[in-house]
Amino acid sequence: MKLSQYFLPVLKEAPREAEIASHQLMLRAGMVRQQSAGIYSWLPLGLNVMRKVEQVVREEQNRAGAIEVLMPTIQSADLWRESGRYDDYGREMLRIQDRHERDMLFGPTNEEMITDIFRAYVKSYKNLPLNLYHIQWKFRDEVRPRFGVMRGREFLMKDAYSFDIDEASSRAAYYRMFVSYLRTFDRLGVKAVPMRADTGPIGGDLSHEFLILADTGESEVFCHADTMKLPVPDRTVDYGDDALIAGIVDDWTRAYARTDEMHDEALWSAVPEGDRVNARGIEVGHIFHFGTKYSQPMGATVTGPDGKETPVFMGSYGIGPSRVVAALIEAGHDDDGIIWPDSVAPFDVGLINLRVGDQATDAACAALYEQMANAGLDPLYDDTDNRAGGKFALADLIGLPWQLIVGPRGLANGEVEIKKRASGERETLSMEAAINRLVAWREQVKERFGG
Ligand code: P5A
Repeated sequence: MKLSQYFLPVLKEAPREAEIASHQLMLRAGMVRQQSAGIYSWLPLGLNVMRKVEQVVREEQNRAGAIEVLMPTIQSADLWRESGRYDDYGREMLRIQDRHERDMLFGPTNEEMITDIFRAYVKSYKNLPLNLYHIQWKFRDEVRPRFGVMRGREFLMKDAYSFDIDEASSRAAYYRMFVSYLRTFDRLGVKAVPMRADTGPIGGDLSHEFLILADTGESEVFCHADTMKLPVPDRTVDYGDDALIAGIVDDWTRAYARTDEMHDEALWSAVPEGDRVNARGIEVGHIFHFGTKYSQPMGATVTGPDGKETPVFMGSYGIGPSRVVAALIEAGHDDDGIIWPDSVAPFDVGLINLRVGDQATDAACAALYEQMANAGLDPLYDDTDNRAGGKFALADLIGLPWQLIVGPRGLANGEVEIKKRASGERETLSMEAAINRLVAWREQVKERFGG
């Protein structure tokens, strides 16, 4: 992509209402634009990152056996009357009437709708286990939308729903999602720690939140330092092996790790003082096991091997890709701007032309741009006539993993400069060596974080 042809409306200063780094940086880097309180347009740079986050989430859901569908944003109130949640959900639900004065709503979550789909088609245990997910916008009329897309009113959610014949297989489904969340956040280049959590309006008896530790997080967390050090299973993990998956979950849930709502002072005091991590965290994922809470009232039953009909056992599993984008910035930035994880950076490298209009520099940049594209790299070429200082500041602000800096002085010796955004390290190399370096990096990223 050439910057002169892109739409990257950066702001010189962060609007005063932005309180935390991610919100300030997303506005300054032209990633999102607020349209109403807690409602945002996603501009090209922001959308680029969110799509990459979604894709990682999608690949890991598929790998764990979940199947993608797409349900609508608008739902009928009648479905929610069946589960009893229409009245319980309260003012967070955006209620709408259509022209026939039928009660509708903008979905805050989809337990009821997926249960309706299930009961329409699935009647036998032979079609189980089943896990269906979608990635769709949700609306919650939060009392205090804040911190930009971190706590929005309209936000993107990946929500998966598992269906099983009994409690034991339903737990196995919950564990598969638990492990797939470990892998998902690992691939997104962040540490998200699973913690025992409250079930709130979704309900159920078992629930974990996945939290990225950050001072600006809205939840208080208490966990044993050991939980932070566990290895994440690699892509060869066998989701067909229930015992193996349960063993991984055991390892991750052995030590104390809870959000404030589930905090237990007595258990906490048993954790050695030096191992206690009491911090703040951003909830990026939340999984629930609630058995027959929806299937029972909504009549979603299946016939078991013994010919008996039983309500199907369910769980639901959420990740907020729009919130994840902000959380990645909270976890990765410095005074100059964003530092994206390699796996979801909007472009691989910023190609910086220090002297647009100089024939040799333009030609070298054009050649580098083409070679990078041919080698499968995704460069953003700053071909504008801005000052060098402005170009460096922009590249730092938008946080691409690499900058490839090309000017007439270096070119006179056949050299360019390469800068790693995260460490600030710079190196002067031949054009060929610079491209090789970037290609090798891309390979490593694929190997470490790829699907
Ligand atoms: C699980 C999937 C649920 O709604 N039903 C379907 C269950 N869980 S949840 O914890 O309420 O939400 C799941 C994830 O969605 C993100 N999220 C938000 N993101 C931005 N702004 C919000 N206001 C918001 N609310 C929830 C979080 O990532 C959360 O973990």
